[in-house]
Amino acid sequence: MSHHYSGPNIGFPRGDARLDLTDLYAFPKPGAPGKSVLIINVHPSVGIKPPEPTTAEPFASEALYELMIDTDGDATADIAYQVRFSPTKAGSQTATLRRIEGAQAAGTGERGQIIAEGVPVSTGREAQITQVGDYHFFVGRRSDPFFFDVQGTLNNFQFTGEDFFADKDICSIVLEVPNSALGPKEVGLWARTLIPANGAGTQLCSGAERGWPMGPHAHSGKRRGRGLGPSGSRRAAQPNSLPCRRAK
Ligand SMILES: [Ca+2]
Repeated sequence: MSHHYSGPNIGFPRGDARLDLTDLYAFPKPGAPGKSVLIINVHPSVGIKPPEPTTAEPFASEALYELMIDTDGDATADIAYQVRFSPTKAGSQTATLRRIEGAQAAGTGERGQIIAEGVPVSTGREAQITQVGDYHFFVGRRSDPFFFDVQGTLNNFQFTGEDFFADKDICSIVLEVPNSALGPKEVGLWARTLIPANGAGTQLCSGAERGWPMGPHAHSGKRRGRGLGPSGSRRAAQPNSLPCRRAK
């Protein structure tokens, strides 16, 4: 799944690049078939309209960044991993990772069990990776692996051959999990960013609409789109979501 600049007019949700969900990756950990790697990318380092660098702060402290997991095929999350970031202090942020199970997974708001907290956000070349039990967790800036001829697309598809993202960065939330944490069957995945809506409720700012089976069966090469969406949780969030758009 990929969709950079998912706000109106090829901009960012609410004009805030930190809320812009750009990519969702899920794959078996190379050399370790019992583990999976799940990656949410947000916040392109450069905008298009206007073509200038985005904010220096990697993640929005008022937002919740969530990876939603459907384990039984009904398009409603049964497991969620949630990341909340601290405000920037002395030039750096930290993250708290939570896991939510059962009916609460499809809800909104800060919830679930803390897996790791005080995790440093990496902003340099070195990736600071935190291990807690069977989990490995990374948050911070990385080179954007997405590639696309943006300028050619904007110029009536007169492609230039230039990869706009070749020298751009992205902010990544990377979670390595044991497959046992995802259940025994195929799962559907999507991601979303949420912020408080005018002091009440929660607003969906960016979300991946499609999910695909992965986890214990990902090595089979299957990658069918299942049209999974945030389901009930998305419906609950949508009434106040006019300034935002879902990613394709
Ligand atoms: Ca479900």
